[in-house]
Amino acid sequence: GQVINLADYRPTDFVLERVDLTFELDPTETKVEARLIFHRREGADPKAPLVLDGDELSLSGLLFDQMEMPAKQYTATADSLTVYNLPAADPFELTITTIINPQANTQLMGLYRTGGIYCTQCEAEGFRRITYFPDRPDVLAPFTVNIIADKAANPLLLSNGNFLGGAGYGDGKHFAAWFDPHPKPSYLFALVAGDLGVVEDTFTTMSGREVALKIYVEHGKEPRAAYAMDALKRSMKWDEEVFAREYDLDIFMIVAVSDFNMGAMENKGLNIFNDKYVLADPETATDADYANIEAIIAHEYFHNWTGNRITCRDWFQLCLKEGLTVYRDHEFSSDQRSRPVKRIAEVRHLKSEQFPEDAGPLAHPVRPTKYREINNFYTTTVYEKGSEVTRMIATLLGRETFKKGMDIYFDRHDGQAVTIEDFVKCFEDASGRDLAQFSLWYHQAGTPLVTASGSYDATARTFSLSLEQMVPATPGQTDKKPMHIPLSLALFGENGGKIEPAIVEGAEYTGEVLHLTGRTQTAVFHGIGSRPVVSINRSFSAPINLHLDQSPADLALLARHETDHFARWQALTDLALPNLLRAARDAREGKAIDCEQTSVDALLHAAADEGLEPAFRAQALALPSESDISRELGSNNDPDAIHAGRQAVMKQIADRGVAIFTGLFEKMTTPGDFSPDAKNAGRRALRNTALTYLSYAENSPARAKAAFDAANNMTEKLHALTVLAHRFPESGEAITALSTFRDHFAQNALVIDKWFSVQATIPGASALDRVRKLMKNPLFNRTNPNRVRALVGTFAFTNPTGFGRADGEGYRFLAREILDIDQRNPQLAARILTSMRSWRSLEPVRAGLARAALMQIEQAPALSTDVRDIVERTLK
Ligand code: B3K
Ligand code: ZN
Repeated sequence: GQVINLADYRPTDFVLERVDLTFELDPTETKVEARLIFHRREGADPKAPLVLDGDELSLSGLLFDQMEMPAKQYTATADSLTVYNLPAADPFELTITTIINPQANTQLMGLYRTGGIYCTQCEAEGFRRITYFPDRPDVLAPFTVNIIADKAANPLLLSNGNFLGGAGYGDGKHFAAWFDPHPKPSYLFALVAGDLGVVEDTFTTMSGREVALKIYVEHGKEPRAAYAMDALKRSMKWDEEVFAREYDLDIFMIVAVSDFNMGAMENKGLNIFNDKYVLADPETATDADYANIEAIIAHEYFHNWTGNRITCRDWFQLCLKEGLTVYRDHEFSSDQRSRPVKRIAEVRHLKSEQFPEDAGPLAHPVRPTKYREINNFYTTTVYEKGSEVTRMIATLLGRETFKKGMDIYFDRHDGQAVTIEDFVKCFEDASGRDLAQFSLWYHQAGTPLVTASGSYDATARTFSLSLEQMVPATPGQTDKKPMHIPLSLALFGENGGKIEPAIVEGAEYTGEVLHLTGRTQTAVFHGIGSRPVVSINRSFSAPINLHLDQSPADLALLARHETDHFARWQALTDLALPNLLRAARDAREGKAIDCEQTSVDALLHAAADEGLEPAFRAQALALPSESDISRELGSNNDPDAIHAGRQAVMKQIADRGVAIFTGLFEKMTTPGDFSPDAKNAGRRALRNTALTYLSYAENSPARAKAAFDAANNMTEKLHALTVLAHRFPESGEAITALSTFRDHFAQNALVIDKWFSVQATIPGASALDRVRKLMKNPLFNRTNPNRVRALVGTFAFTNPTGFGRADGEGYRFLAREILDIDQRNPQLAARILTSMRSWRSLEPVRAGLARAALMQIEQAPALSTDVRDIVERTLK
């Protein structure tokens, strides 16, 4: 794999007019005939050959305008087909035949088999594993697809677009034809064939068209698709109401499969999903599962406009569709649920996943300028930071102008493959603002650090806020320019009321948003009658690290009085964090650990405040995780000390709040029929949190055991199981609960994944032996990505003391597993390997052991491009 540079982009020499595909499906020998109509682009070199992409292909036949192509007029290799002497202007037709083996396709890219079903995954470059093709997103054409297959085994034959017709053949085969009138790039192609059950519904669009909705799942699982269907209809309605986007085909289909490399795929009219993000019922799915299903169903549906109708010119523009679509799904979930609680969850996720990426060796801009393996750029930077950049445009411009910009975008670029510059231009046109400096968010990697300090002058009645920004160096980018940072900001008085400044000098301040544009800048707020408490980056208006020294008393005031509930949560976190950092340091030095009381009181006050939604209280009580703490500490980290310190803080909060937690545990029940709605989910979250604290206060498995036995929904059952396994791993209660759980759910793969994950995250050095033993369990399945992620991925990503044990065995274990997984599924291997991205922030002994394990991978023969790219960048 060589490096691809954005600067080398140029359009193709040939324009693809139409695609006509015929598949004769067979598990090991599928025949693919592709009829492609091209003409040379005006102005292109009249002698240039046509070069098509391939990947592990072999050519079985090539016709030019239906006539056999002379052998000297083309060269075919496994990864390309080059055709010479083509017409200078006239359209021509190539008919390409390839034979592929779906059964042997363990990479799960291109056409493969899962659970007896044929299915495809083509993004980013999987279509070239099906046939030779100009496999790049700026080549768009209407597709006709004919599928021929054995009827008994494959009663269902699906592809993109609208159903044209079908018929049976005498020999037990049948065929179906589909036509997608919307020109699309090959990465949005999909085919599914097999025998599946279906859930059907309809949706009437805003212009009165009826759309058939179908969700296909394994037979018998239909009832578990009801929530996904409901989420789909709500998504369709929301996109009409909020973005005026209507669906554009007669049918919208979702197919759930059990072997899938990621969450889901937005193929035009035929989304294919990891069944984890479709299937749910109260007995088997947690509230988090329901929320994920809702978000991902929405995300893939929203891609129909942001991704499919308007697509990317090249893969460097990935955030054009992904960042924007994540922003849209976040907004959707915020409207369906509680906006501040959703925002807290988004920020927690951003900080725990994207911030470490941006601070480590894999840091890259939201819009990168080079890559070696595009699959490694489906990152939280492109997705989540990309979404934050879109959110900042909305914050800077205001809701109405943002909407105007989106309308311009949909209007101007429908049917096109465009760039980030095209996108930003729409907002410049809508607002009349110059967004050049703002665009640095797309180009400069690294999380900006903003340092702020305030001073109050009682005589002048002014409050001065000095701000300084610094963007850290990242791989390939040492000198950074100052960014345009929108800081939502408000001042509060001693009584908790908001103070409105008369005038603000030194910075633009409109609609409570302060525009930080200089490297240093001082904003002076006039007409301030008493010392204010400042709240900066409310709602997390910018994805930055903020340093602002605030007294515990000021933070406690914000925790009680901020009108922005995200900022309240932030204040509570800022109160708790120093305790955790100090506890980690003290634990390392063997000192006694003692919490500062204002923070504990503020937390317990919030816990007991019935004016706050339960979901918010649960978020406030969920202390920063061990990896959050190591990120804040920055370097020389000892996972064991961080763990011990955090445990001690938990214990002190639990002891002090035992009465409150007992009350919450008893009160936050959800009687009656199970409902996954946000309100009930919030009650369960708070009850679960109370149970966690009580396990520290009571130091006994009894309550968790009773909760496990009594639970009638997966959210409470799984949490009780987690408390038993993590807090009392050697107890009879934990051992019995784990085996009861396994026996009860042995037939349900998605629940068994949870069973593996709970055990993979039991803290401490013995976790590795447990994981090794679990890999020999008959329920473990190396070929199923969900199962591998549930055990190996979860262990490496979320068990800092187990994976990071002091002797380095965890790292060596991972190295061997990565090499094994890489043989079958490079994408999966590369993804799990990113769990090593923060190795440099470990204390020197562990860092050395981690580095040695990485070098063991790097030196292995026959690495995939995917793993080679990650391991080399991680070590660099
Ligand atoms: N677009 C797909 C992701 C494809 C990943 C390819 N390696 C799902 C999504 O973001 O909606
Ligand atoms: Zn997406």
